[in-house]
Amino acid sequence: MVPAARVVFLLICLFAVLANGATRNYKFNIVMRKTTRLCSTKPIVTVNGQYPGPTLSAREGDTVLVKVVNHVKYNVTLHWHGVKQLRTGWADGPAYITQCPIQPGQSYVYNFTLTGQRGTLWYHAHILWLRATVHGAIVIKPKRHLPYPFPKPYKEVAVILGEWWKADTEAVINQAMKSGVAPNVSDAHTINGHPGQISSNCSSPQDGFKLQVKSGKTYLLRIVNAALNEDLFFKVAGHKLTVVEVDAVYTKPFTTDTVVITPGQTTNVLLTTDKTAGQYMVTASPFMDAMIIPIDNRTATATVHYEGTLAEASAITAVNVPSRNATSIATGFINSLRSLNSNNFPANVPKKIDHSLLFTIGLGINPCPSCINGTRIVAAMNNVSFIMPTTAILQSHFFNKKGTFTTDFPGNPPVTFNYTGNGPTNLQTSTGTKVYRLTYNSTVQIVLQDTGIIAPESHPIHLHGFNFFEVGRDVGNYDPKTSPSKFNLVDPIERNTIGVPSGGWAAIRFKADNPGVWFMHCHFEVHTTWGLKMAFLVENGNGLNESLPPPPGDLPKC
Ligand SMILES: *[C@@H]1O[C@H](CO)[C@@H](O)[C@H](O)[C@H]1NC(C)=O
Ligand SMILES: *[C@@H]1O[C@H](CO)[C@@H](O)[C@H](O)[C@H]1NC(C)=O
Ligand SMILES: *[C@@H]1O[C@H](CO)[C@@H](O)[C@H](O)[C@H]1NC(C)=O
Ligand SMILES: *[C@@H]1O[C@H](CO)[C@@H](O)[C@H](O)[C@H]1NC(C)=O
Ligand SMILES: *[C@@H]1O[C@H](CO)[C@@H](O)[C@H](O)[C@H]1NC(C)=O
Ligand SMILES: *[C@@H]1O[C@H](CO)[C@@H](O)[C@H](O)[C@H]1NC(C)=O
Ligand SMILES: *[C@@H]1O[C@H](CO)[C@@H](O)[C@H](O)[C@H]1NC(C)=O
Ligand SMILES: *[C@@H]1O[C@H](CO)[C@@H](O)[C@H](O)[C@H]1NC(C)=O
Ligand SMILES: *[C@@H]1O[C@H](CO)[C@@H](O)[C@H](O)[C@H]1NC(C)=O
Ligand SMILES: *[C@@H]1O[C@H](CO)[C@@H](O)[C@H](O)[C@H]1NC(C)=O
Ligand SMILES: *[C@@H]1O[C@H](CO)[C@@H](O)[C@H](O)[C@H]1NC(C)=O
Ligand SMILES: [Cu+2]
Repeated sequence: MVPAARVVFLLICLFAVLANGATRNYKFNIVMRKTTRLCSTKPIVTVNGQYPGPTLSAREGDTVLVKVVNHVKYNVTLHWHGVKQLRTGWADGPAYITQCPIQPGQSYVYNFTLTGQRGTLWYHAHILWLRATVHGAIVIKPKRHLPYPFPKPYKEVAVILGEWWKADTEAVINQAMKSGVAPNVSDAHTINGHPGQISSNCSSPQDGFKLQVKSGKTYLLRIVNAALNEDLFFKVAGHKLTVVEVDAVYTKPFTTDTVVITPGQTTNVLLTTDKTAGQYMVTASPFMDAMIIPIDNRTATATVHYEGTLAEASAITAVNVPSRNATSIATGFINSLRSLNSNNFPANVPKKIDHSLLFTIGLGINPCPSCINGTRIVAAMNNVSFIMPTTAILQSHFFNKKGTFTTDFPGNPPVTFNYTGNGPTNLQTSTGTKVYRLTYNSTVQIVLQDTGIIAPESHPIHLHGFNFFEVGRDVGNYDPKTSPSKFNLVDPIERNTIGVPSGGWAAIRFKADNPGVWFMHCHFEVHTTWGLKMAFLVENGNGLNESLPPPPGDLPKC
């Protein structure tokens, strides 16, 4: 290249880099849509009539404006799952935590910037059980002209895993809350909205999602677990998958047969089409090693279809589906995850901890005279079953209105017991709208300790407003004397949702450098409904740059 051409080329690159930070405008109409899937013709709540909803695409540094218009009879809010929302807590979306709902006929513009994140995230309704059908992928490309830290894929495909009920999901959870027992499990899992080859008259292999591929290429699958209540195994027959990113954070690449993904998590994998022809089954099947918990054990299927291959159902190479209690496969996958931790993408793990917290997570049983057994199943963190307020906590906090919440969420379990053992005889929980207060910039470690109350069970815990590092995990009870010696403070995985192992614990760390009110909850929707949730209140720091601005004018009112 001659020097002049080179200068022009560099100027173009410079311009392109400076031109980052475009504004992406979206309009999401929340509408009912009739559908015919799995023998049902029920109307479902959708974004723009689509299930799954449209993909929201942007680049790192872009500002996203989504005008959400509510045309349905339900109150609605949307959450941008994993978007850090730096000083834009008003756009985070969990109902009654950061905003009042968008009521029927109303609209609200979510306004946020994608700062320091690239990869796959997703959006979903954050009220009632509407996220069952109101969800879609968020694809954040790197800034213009910045490459991926892995070979450029030939094509990129969103793969959204979900759960499908024949009945109206609001009727399912309402019935459960009335009776006090667990809600009905789903009738199918789905891959991009389709159950695939399930033993039912209403679908055949051809009904499933089909990924058409060319031989000898690399495809990037952007996998999202949008299921309400189930961890999932994901496999492609005859092919290995290379994990390169989770929750919009690059990982050290590693190769696996099986991906394990909890509700709320996203995983990007490279699929190399190293066969010459054929059809290969893709499966999403449940992982739940607490055998007494009822689950939907049906496997959703899709196909990877090589170009030029005849579509005969009989010729699909099958998957060896893991059993629901294949704990060793799940543990092997989770233990392989590491942050990339490169110069460009360092793992800034907090080393000095200001708040060292221990939160028990699990179930409980409270009295309920009108319920079937006179009791209802509940769930709690540190024995507090969270009560939803009737006005948003962030608004009350910002305008200094008293009475909505208290700041006495306990930093440790109120009673010490053998958490993973038989547990206390009194299974009752306390109730309240309690938050834990943090000063700006303080560093936090939370040990999330599963309890064996009713049953030990894995819990996908999601934190809003931050990514965290998962510095340690194990089965049994966390031991403050011996457990920290095994922590990984060098290249632990960084993410926004963590699967706490059944009958075990996980330790996470983050720096509270985002002022606002940030929800933390189980991403099994049934557990959230039962009260397994709390919030952190992060105070403002110094000056405007470390403070939460006032709310936008169209913020919905209660
Ligand atoms: C979005 O928020 C930014 C401040 O963060 C503000 O400057 C801009 O006007 C907002 N845009 C809209 C359409 O509300
Ligand atoms: C839940 O399942 C039971 C038993 O199959 C059934 O009778 C009930 O109608 C279901 N509830 C809903 C809301 O579909
Ligand atoms: C499928 O449909 C046929 C004809 O309607 C019926 O005889 C059969 O019992 C159905 N099978 C299942 C599994 O529902
Ligand atoms: C799935 O669950 C149903 C009902 O709980 C049970 O009858 C069936 O045997 C289970 N199938 C498998 C493969 O575990
Ligand atoms: C899974 O559960 C089945 C049925 O309870 C049991 O036979 C099997 O040993 C279990 N497998 C593992 C890996 O625990
Ligand atoms: C509650 O009631 C259901 C349905 O009658 C029953 O199956 C279950 O065993 C009861 N659970 C408890 C804890 O009493
Ligand atoms: C806790 O309970 C488990 C299961 O019963 C038991 O194996 C373990 O020894 C107990 N731990 C302590 C410290 O008592
Ligand atoms: C939880 O709180 C309830 C109500 O205050 C109390 O009865 C129970 O003993 C507590 N349990 C634990 C494990 O802290
Ligand atoms: C927070 O941390 C940043 C960067 O480390 C620092 O510049 C800032 O002064 C700190 N603010 C407060 C209130 O501690
Ligand atoms: C806030 O940040 C901007 C850009 O990072 C900087 O130019 C400005 O001086 C900061 N303002 C204050 C009050 O710190
Ligand atoms: C919708 O939200 C408003 C504000 O919180 C509330 O007053 C109203 O009862 C809600 N509507 C329904 C149907 O829940
Ligand atoms: Cu849970």
